[in-house]
Amino acid sequence: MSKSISKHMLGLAVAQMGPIHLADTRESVVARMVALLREAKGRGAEMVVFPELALTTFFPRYWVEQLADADHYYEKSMPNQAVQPLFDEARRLSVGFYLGYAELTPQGHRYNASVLVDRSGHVTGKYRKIHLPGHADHKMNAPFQHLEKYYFEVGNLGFGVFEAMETRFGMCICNDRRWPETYRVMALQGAEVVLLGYNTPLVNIHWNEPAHLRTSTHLLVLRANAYENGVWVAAAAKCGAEDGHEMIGSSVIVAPSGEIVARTLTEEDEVICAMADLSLGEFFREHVFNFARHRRPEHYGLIVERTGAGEPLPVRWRDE
Ligand code: ING
Repeated sequence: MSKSISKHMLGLAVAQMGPIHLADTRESVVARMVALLREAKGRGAEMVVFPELALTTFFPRYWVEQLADADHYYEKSMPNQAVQPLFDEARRLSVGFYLGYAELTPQGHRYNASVLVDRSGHVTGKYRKIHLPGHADHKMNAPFQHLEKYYFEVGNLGFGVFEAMETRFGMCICNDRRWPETYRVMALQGAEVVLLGYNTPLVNIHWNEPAHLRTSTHLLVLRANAYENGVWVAAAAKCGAEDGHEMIGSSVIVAPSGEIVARTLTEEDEVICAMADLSLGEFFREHVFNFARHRRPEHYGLIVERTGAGEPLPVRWRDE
């Protein structure tokens, strides 16, 4: 038998949010988030995950001629007056949370960001989205835009892992979840739980993708990467139709076995919660995915040497 692994239970919740319309105020959104936080606490949560860009509508679907015309979608500081009620309630309930938001720094840099807040209401980690999907140009004939490459710079903080509640948390955002490098870099830092928010449009503007694939590929990448890295994954959607623009739900909590232990049923504000046994991840990281024993980085060079695909490497199989 393997060495005895002590149980370490973590109350993990996802606070899925329904649509945020252009007309919705931050105050009304924060009030919804406070209600979700309270429900999560009542269900045993210690850490609650909110979505990507949780304070505003998914504004990268709209073009503006001047970036400054979008400044009102960004937070100039975190926390700030509008979100302070959420931080205050979290501290009162002694619950930590992940919050996705648009960041405008004092130096004028724009990031699709998230913060990790501990149970005393202090920001204890920060992430800036690295895999920015979509485009930077105004696609005049498209039914809507996906302008993350226009509104945000590539994150400059790497894929960090942060300690809170005797747990190692990694953070990422939406499209990051589709790239295996995201989880592997965090798992190589000992991450036990990966927290992420997402806003995933139902319609693909590039090809006539069957609608069901949006959800199946979303679940596929979360399950595969949870298993391949021996981590819990908690993913929070902002979903439903924002001013008519449909986004998928299916917020989930995924175990290190790759199994979905909780999943939302609606495309509205909804809490799911699981008592995550963090020792489960240790079994996978100790055996099948024992990185130190099984990985062979000397054969993985192309993963960091090449950005796009190139020519096959010569294989000297005739030499022996
Ligand atoms: N949204 C989408 C996501 O990665 C997307 C964009 C959807 C890219 C489907 C590729 C396929 O879920 C964000 N915000 O990244």
